[in-house]
Amino acid sequence: MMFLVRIVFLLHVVVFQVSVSYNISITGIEDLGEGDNATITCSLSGLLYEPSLTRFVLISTSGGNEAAKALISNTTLYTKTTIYNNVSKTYVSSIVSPPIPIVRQINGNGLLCMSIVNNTTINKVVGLIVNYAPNIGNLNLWGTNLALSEGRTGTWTCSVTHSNPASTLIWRNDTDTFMPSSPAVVTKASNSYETRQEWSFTYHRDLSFTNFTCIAVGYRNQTVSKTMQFGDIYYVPELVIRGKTFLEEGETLNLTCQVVAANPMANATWTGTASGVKEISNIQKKQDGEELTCEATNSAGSSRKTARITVHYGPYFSLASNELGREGTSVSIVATVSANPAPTRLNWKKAGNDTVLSTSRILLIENATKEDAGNYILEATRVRQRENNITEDITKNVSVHLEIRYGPAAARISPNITMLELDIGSSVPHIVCTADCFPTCDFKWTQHYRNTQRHRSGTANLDLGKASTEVIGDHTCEAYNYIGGQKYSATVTFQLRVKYAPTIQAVSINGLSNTPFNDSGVIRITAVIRAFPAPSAVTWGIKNDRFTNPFKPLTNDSRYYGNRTNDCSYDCESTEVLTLNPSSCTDTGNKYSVYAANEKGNSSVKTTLNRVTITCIPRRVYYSFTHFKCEGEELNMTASFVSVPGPFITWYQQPDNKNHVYYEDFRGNWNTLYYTSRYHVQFVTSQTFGTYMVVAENSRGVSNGRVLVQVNRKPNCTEGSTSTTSSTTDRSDASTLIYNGDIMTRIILYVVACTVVIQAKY
Ligand SMILES: *[C@@H]1O[C@H](CO)[C@@H](O)[C@H](O)[C@H]1NC(C)=O
Ligand SMILES: *[C@@H]1O[C@H](CO)[C@@H](O)[C@H](O)[C@H]1NC(C)=O
Ligand SMILES: *[C@@H]1O[C@H](CO)[C@@H](O)[C@H](O)[C@H]1NC(C)=O
Ligand SMILES: *[C@@H]1O[C@H](CO)[C@@H](O)[C@H](O)[C@H]1NC(C)=O
Ligand SMILES: *[C@@H]1O[C@H](CO)[C@@H](O)[C@H](O)[C@H]1NC(C)=O
Ligand SMILES: *[C@@H]1O[C@H](CO)[C@@H](O)[C@H](O)[C@H]1NC(C)=O
Ligand SMILES: *[C@@H]1O[C@H](CO)[C@@H](O)[C@H](O)[C@H]1NC(C)=O
Ligand SMILES: *[C@@H]1O[C@H](CO)[C@@H](O)[C@H](O)[C@H]1NC(C)=O
Ligand SMILES: *[C@@H]1O[C@H](CO)[C@@H](O)[C@H](O)[C@H]1NC(C)=O
Ligand SMILES: CC(=O)N[C@H]1CO[C@H](CO)[C@@H](O)[C@@H]1O
Ligand SMILES: CC(=O)N[C@H]1CO[C@H](CO)[C@@H](O)[C@@H]1O
Ligand SMILES: CC(=O)N[C@H]1CO[C@H](CO)[C@@H](O)[C@@H]1O
Repeated sequence: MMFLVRIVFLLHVVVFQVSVSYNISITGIEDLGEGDNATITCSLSGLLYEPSLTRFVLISTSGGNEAAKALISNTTLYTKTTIYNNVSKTYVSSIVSPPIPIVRQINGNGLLCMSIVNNTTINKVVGLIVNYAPNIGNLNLWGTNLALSEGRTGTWTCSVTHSNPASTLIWRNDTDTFMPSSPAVVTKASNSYETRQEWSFTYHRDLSFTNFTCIAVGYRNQTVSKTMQFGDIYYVPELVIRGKTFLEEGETLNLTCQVVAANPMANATWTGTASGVKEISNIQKKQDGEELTCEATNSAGSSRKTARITVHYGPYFSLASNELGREGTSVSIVATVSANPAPTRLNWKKAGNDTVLSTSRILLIENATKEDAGNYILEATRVRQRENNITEDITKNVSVHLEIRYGPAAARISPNITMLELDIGSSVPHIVCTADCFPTCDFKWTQHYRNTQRHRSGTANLDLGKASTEVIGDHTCEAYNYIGGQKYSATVTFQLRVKYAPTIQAVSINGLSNTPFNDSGVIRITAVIRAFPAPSAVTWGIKNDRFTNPFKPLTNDSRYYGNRTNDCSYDCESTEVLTLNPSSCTDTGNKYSVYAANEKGNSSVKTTLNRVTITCIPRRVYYSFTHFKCEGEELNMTASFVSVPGPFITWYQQPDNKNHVYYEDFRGNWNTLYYTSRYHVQFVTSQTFGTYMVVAENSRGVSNGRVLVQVNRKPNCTEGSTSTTSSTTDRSDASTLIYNGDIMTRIILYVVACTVVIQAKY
């Protein structure tokens, strides 16, 4: 363009020198297209002189077209016209070029029309614009590989250059035209345009071997096009699974997997097999939800397809065939029901009863009773879908046996007795204990007798054999079982009484110790007697070494009193207390014996182990004694005392009470009651006569009564005269026993005093 500017500037300078009113115009250059024949006219007006020469010159900086240049500048070929205007006094002149074949090379050239007027050059330059469509060589179509795997992306580019004006691009597949999403981009290069457009696409099997054409539409709808053909486009296998995936348990699964499309071709195989056919006969419920995978591989890759199997089954039940419950508690039977599809209905019933007890999988029996034991049936229903879209119900059931455990509510015995009275030696009937319990009870028989208890049987049977005192008492049967570690029990008791003759359990002297009893106190002897029925009579006696009778009945001794209490809980235990009041030292040495009687007979006699010892101040047995003697005779004087313990006996001859004439020491002797001190005088002299006082003393004290022994001279003493002796009994020692028995007790009195007298006579 710079050269044009320079020219115009130059010419304007000239114009100012030539004229102020001339005009140059060039026509016939509008809308020039390659291949046209252009007739160009240059018209000049307002000229004061006739132009001497007018011509065209084609100016090109590069390229250009020589033929066109020569032709347009060949003035001989011009048609020239000059007209003079008389009114304006000016010339109008024009030149017309011959038809110039327009070629693209002159596009952008400058066209100069120059004229020489009055020896001055005037001119005008215009730029030439030549339109032309691109040539086939100006169109390029290229891009990524013709054959690639499906899914890859590619880009093809179509570019057309040397086009004026810019070409538009049209894309076309085998059938249709389309516009890529990215726009065409136009750029100008010197005097022409380039149009470029990219088509981005994803390889797809449908593109295989298809032709794609890029068409450049240029000036005057002239087109050029380029075509590329896609190659074979690879793609992974396309799989189709056929067959039923919804099955009833037990049916045969038959699935086929096929490659319906693949490039290159491939075969389908199920995982775990070498073929595309999967058959599973007798399908199981555990296979519900299982997924089977089919796979096929080619050079484009692998594809897999999964079939999920649905197995309809059941209902199936999972629960124990036996359930345990405990009476009074809540018992729940929990069933697990498995079915596919899930059960639509659950019903718990008791066998033989149509009442629905529960519609859940849990059967709850609150506060179970033993009547709740039995068989329970759970029914479950599910829907089965048939091929013809008909549904049907499938119902199955299961039975569970419920056991209710319970402890014994009561125990019973057979024969049904509460009390049994038997004679000793007779047979005790066989007794059986029963109780209603589950699990079955164990039994235990225990005998209670007073404070003792004794295990009698570890079974329900009680066999006591012959009635004896051993079997007397309350016999308790305990029926028991264990439920959940806890013991449940019930008892029943009967009393067994046996009639038997009394037995003396014990007889003993109360309060016996190392210290002897004092006389005048109360002594009690207790006998424990067992018998049934209670003893009708209890007989006491004394056993004393001094007596020949080993059982001296206590008759007519009012000092003895018997009292009996009976405790007839099972048999009778009688406590018989014999009271001796007051006691006397003459009772010393006594052991007490007792026996009892009832309708069954007598007991044997039982005697206290120990004897009683009763101390007393010595007592004289008689208070005076008179001897008649002659001098020279032999004299035997005696003084007797009752004393426990043994006394110290001192003789005094009156009136001397200080100096004894004789003594005897029996102290330390506890075994004797009666002590006789014998004062022997070999020859009686006159000094012998007089009164002797005998005093006895023991640890209890000194005797109150003294024995006075009188020795008198016989009135007519002669040789060989016999002595005479007399005594006076002390009344106080002759004990009087008072009969003191009651209806129950018979005390056999025994007069000790009699014996005293007899002894004294020895
Ligand atoms: C232009 O002229 C040539 C030669 O005379 C002729 O062959 C051609 O057809 C012409 N072109 C047009 C468009 O008239
Ligand atoms: C051609 O392109 C059109 C529009 O995108 C499409 O519908 C048609 O299927 C294509 N034809 C071929 C043979 O690719
Ligand atoms: C595509 O082009 C090729 C050659 O470029 C030609 O042989 C083939 O017939 C064309 N296909 C179609 C469908 O036009
Ligand atoms: C070019 O094609 C377009 C669209 O097909 C049309 O409108 C136009 O008239 C055509 N021009 C010429 C010069 O044929
Ligand atoms: C499995 O199905 C295929 C195709 O449907 C059939 O040919 C074949 O016999 C079937 N197999 C069985 C065991 O039913
Ligand atoms: C597919 O299986 C058939 C039969 O076994 C065999 O002939 C064929 O070659 C296989 N094709 C491929 C691509 O493996
Ligand atoms: C069935 O069971 C129900 C509920 O436990 C009870 O009320 C009814 O008496 C029973 N019927 C028979 C026939 O046992
Ligand atoms: C359980 O049942 C027993 C017997 O039917 C009844 O005596 C008792 O009250 C009941 N207990 C409860 C908590 O319902
Ligand atoms: C089966 O029933 C369902 C629901 O009623 C319906 O949608 C479906 O079309 C039916 N199929 C056939 C094969 O009748
Ligand atoms: C210089 C030049 O080429 N002149 C030519 C102009 O046109 C005539 C007629 O065609 C030719 O004869 C000339 O040679
Ligand atoms: C009208 C006009 O410009 N005429 C000129 C033509 O040329 C001569 C000499 O060259 C001038 O003198 C005129 O004035
Ligand atoms: C008007 C015009 O052309 N004038 C003259 C220009 O110069 C030549 C010679 O140099 C003359 O012959 C013309 O008359």
